[in-house]
Amino acid sequence: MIRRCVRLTTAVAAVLAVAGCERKTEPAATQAENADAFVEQLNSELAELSREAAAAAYAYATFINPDTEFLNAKANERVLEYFSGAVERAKAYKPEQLNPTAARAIQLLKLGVSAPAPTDATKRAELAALTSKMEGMYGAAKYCPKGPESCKDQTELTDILARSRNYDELTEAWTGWHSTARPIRKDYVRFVELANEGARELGFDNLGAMWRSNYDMPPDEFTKEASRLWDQVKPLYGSLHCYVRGKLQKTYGEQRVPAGKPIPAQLLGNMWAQQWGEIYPLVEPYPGATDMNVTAALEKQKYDPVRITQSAENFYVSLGFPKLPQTFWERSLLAKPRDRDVQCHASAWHMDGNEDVRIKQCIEPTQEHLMTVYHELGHVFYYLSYKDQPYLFQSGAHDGFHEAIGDTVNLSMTPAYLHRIGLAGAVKPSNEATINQQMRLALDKLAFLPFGKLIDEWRWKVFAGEIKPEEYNAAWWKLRETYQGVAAPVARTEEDFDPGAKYHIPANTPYTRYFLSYILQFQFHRALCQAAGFQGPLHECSIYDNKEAGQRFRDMLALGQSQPWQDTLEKLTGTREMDASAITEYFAPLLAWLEEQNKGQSCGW
Ligand code: X8Z
Ligand code: ZN
Repeated sequence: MIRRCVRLTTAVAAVLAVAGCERKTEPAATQAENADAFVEQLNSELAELSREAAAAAYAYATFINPDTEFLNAKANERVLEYFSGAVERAKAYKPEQLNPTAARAIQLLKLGVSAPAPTDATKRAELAALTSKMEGMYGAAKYCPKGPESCKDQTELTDILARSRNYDELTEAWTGWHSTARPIRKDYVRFVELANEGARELGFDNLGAMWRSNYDMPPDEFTKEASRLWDQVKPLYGSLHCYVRGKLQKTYGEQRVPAGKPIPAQLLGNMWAQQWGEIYPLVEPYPGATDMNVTAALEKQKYDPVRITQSAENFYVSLGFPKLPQTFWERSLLAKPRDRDVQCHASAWHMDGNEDVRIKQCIEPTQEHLMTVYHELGHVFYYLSYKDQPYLFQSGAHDGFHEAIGDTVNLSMTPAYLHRIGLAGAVKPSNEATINQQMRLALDKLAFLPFGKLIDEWRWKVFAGEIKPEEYNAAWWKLRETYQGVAAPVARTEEDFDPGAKYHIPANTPYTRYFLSYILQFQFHRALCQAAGFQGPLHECSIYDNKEAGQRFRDMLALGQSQPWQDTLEKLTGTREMDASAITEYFAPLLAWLEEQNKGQSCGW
């Protein structure tokens, strides 16, 4: 491996150069001092470099074309080179001789990129170009069954999945979108080779092991932890699956939705069958008992993307968060442009480690988009809360925390809250209304759990070489069937690359974070409701406008990743463990109801 010496003139940099290249046996006290200076240097260099990378990435994501693809790849390449060099220099410091803060910062440095490059410059350039290319392919993908005039992009195809109840139309939209991922397969195979090589150079078994090392516990322990959580929530999912399959049989017939078998994946209202809220009308427990059509209210009141975003901002401000900076409004992309390809998958951006925060989302006036905007602002307020931390601690306590903030707020968007902001009628409390409401939420929150788990199950095995390229698609469907109990709509082959039809695969974003978030957010919600002094069932609690809850929330966010997540979790919830007791408590009424409904049914697949 190449050893790189940094030649700089400042005092700090001199320490850095010395520590990285020459002295190996200095006394512990000097080591610690040098390490502090080294970490300080890292933090400022990383902040500077990532600013450039963020600018290139944002320009690319909001205007996909060959030039931005190239510039994004180049900026990434520089970041990857910096990381390789910095990690190499960091080897001069022995963790046991450092103070805990420096040791943690150096540990986090090693985990700082989601796909580390090999030190070989050619391979690094290849990796950077590949990741940039795959992301663009996904963002610009279109299904064109009958020439250029017939093209449909992801937004149009996912709309069909959400709204159509025509089996053949659903199947075509599903198949069409999935066909766009075929060309990504070859690049993904090479990507896995290169990123694994990078991870191995850093001392990890493979890239999956590296991802699993970012949870303040040994990677193998984390694997067990994730399985333990899945075992806790699996029965909840099983009940929902059973009930929904029964309802879909009524809509599409038992031939198409056979008893005791996985559900065809195109019938669940979502391209990936990951959240099922769109089929609520097909499965509504008590038709007419609730009038909660938020989408209709948004349309009727002519909510535009800015107003939707302001509504989310208001929620956070009601908790005591600051208003969003003016630049947020000037620089965010809130609506889909007509004249260029953009990455429509919603995301939140921390551009400069300071107050330049943005979101990018092709917002439409629907309930699902409304919830997603609140989700994205959760990321944004996390960024703003930890902006005074050093760069290496500017992250979620773990990545599941980052995903859980906005979703915790989503849980407070109760019928009473929606009524208060004028998006729903007055709530007439009844058991039927509660069950309807819980069903609507369960279609998102419980339905998501197996999907959240299986994506990285697939990737962990791919990175470990347990799933070979010639088995990519078959292994994918085996997991989807086992975990989710869904089946491919039409026969698949290894020409297909169905994992690549999901954003986070070509964009190489780890996914277990969402699985963790879907459990954690209920723990956060319960703790914040307690802080707010709320008494009553969890699903009726909203922390909107509650300053005590807001204070507790903000205190947690301000810590970023500066300490092990267990400490941070304990501070908010009193426990050091993620666990499913809160989600089970939250859905208690629905779970009891489902048990009744499913009596006599042969559940499972
Ligand atoms: O990717 C997202 C967010 C951006 S962090 C919109 N989510 C996952 C997905 O869409 O697959 C939120 C739920 C899960
Ligand atoms: Zn997110």
